[in-house]
Parts: sequence; structure tokens; C-alpha cells
Amino acid sequence: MKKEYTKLKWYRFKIARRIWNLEGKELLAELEDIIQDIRDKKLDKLGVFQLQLRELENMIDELKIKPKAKTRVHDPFHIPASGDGRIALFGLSNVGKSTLMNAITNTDVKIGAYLHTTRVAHAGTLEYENLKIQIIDVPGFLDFKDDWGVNRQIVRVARTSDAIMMVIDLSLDIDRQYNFLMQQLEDSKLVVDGETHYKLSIIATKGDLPGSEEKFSKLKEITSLPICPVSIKFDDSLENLKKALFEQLEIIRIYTKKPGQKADLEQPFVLPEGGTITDVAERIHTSFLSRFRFARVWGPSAEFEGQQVGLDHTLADTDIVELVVER
Ligand SMILES: Nc1nc2c(ncn2[C@@H]2O[C@H](COP(=O)(O)OP(=O)(O)OP(=O)(O)O)[C@@H](O)[C@H]2O)c(=O)[nH]1
Ligand SMILES: [Mg+2]
Repeated sequence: MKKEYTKLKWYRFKIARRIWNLEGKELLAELEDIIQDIRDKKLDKLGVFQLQLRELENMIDELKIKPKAKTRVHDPFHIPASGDGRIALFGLSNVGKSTLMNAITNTDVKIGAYLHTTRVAHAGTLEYENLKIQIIDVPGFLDFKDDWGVNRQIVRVARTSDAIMMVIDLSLDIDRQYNFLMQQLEDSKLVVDGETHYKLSIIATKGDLPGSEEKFSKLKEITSLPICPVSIKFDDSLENLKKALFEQLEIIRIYTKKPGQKADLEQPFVLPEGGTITDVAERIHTSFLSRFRFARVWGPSAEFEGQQVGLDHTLADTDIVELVVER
């Protein structure tokens, strides 16, 4: 089962990158192509892929029934993807989502000591050790009658992200927030029977306020999800958060070098965890696969510096790779 999930996780990584910036007919065609690919590779025989297939089919249905707009309407929740991964915030109003967003990205979203300050989605870029991580700040969930469809839009942002961070305020009622957010995840089928293929974890905010420690202990009791406690007042906690966000993406950075030259240590190739030499070769140029002779690896995945490896060698974060190909 674990193996199947890893396979699905990988596959989702590829899907996300294929459809990120597509809309309308292009998106429809790509979705159909992905479904075909799943069937061709017989992945639909694996239980965990069933839900993925249904999700893709639902997306196609939605696209097909959507009446054609005569004029292009600006959708304040549609944010084209950019960077090496995309993370959505997911929480009630006034819990500190925008405050965090401003603290860790290049954006300046309005913050308010009252409810429903943020009305549309905002994107910001978190620069973390040569990676650009896109963070999407959304309005807080409406926990009363949602006449405007805001909750559905928040879910849509989450669905197009690689990871979802539930934001829980440590100065408020923990059970109520947690149960409400879990309910939203289940209602929208982001979580089904307690299982999810979204990378899900919790940011616990306002750790500086009185009583937050007890609330944090309580939160740990009621969930097995990873929790990152933060306070806008503690810089260390914000640094921890950046690291947690990176880890949540489950990606690795691979630096390449040409034979006889120094490695480029600024522009990594970004692969899902478990990526191999094949993935790097494919990214550089398709011809690199057919011309491949061997590779040399320096870094965490190498048994010794400059180890000679083949195409199926599994890489680790911050490895340096040199590919030797036939001329
Ligand atoms: N003490 C303390 N207050 C915080 C912290 N983070 C945010 N706040 C305060 O919480 C209030 C709400 O912050 P926002 O960032 O606007 O909350 P939000 O989740 O974006 O709210 P909506 O946009 O309405 O969904 C503001 O008054 C912030 O100053 C924190 O770590 N500690
Ligand atoms: Mg906000």
C-alpha cells in the first residue's frame, strides 16, 4: 500500500506541473491525455489511483458543463502557478494567515484585527535556499451561511496546490477549528475515509499568546498530522516554518556540473523525492537518455565523492550530478 501511495504521489507531482497554467480547452485536452496515460500504464488497477481518476473525470465534467462566457470574467481566485511548488493556506478568519504570508514572502497583504480582512486569493513567493515556493493566502473560511461560494473557492485553491497547510490559532478553541477544517476537507473530498493524497499539515499560530502552550499540547493529542508552531514575534519560529514548508513539498534540489567544470550551485533541478539520474537526464535533454554512459555523484546520496552510478540511482537533496554521455 505504501508503495502505491508513493507512486500516486509521484504521479500527482507530474499532473500538477502539466496542468498548472492551463485553462479551458487546453486544460480539457491535457486532462483527457492524463487519464489515457493512467489507463495505458494500467495504474487504474491500483486502488489508490481510483480516487485520482474520479477527481480528473470530475474536473472534465465541470469544464464541459461550464457555460461559455461571452466576455472573459476576471476570476480573483485563479492564480497561475509559478516556482518549484505551490502551497495553500487553509484556515478560519483572523487566525493570522496573511500575517504569516507577509512575514515569509515578498508580498504585502492587508492584515486586520477583525474578521474577513482578506477577500480574494493572493500569491507570494517564498525564497528558500535556491527554491521559489509559491504561497497562496486565501480568505478565511466562512463558518456561517456561505452565500458567496467563498469556501468552495478556498477548496479550489487547495486542490491546485502541492500541499495544504491548515492554519490553527493557538489562542482560540482548538477542537472547533480542527473539526471544522477537517469537515471542509472531507466535504470537498480532499480527504476520503481519513486518507488523502494531498500533503497535509498544520501551522499553529500566535504561539506568543497566554495559554498557547496548553492549546498546542491539546492539538498534538487530537491529530497525528505534523504541526509547526509559530509566532510572528519569534523569528526562529518563522525560520522553522520556512523549512517545514519546504519539507512539505517533498522535493529535492539537484545541482549539475559539466565534466571538468565547477557545479552550478545556484540553479537546481527540482525533482520529487525519490528522483533518479533518469529524471535529471530527461530534464537536461531527451537525447541524454539514449546517449547516456554513466553519471558521477557528489553529496548525500553518494557512497563516496564522485561515485559512478547508472540511470536508476536514487538521488538525495543537494546532490551534485555529472552526466557522461556519448558524443
Ligand atoms: N499575538 C499575535 N498576533 C498575531 C499573530 N499573527 C497574527 N496576529 C494578529 O491576528 C490578527 C489577524 O491577522 P491576519 O493575518 O489578518 O489574519 P487572517 O487569517 O489573514 O484573517 P482573514 O484574512 O480575515 O482570513 C491581526 O490582528 C494580527 O496582528 C501572532 O503570531 N501573534
Ligand atoms: Mg487574511
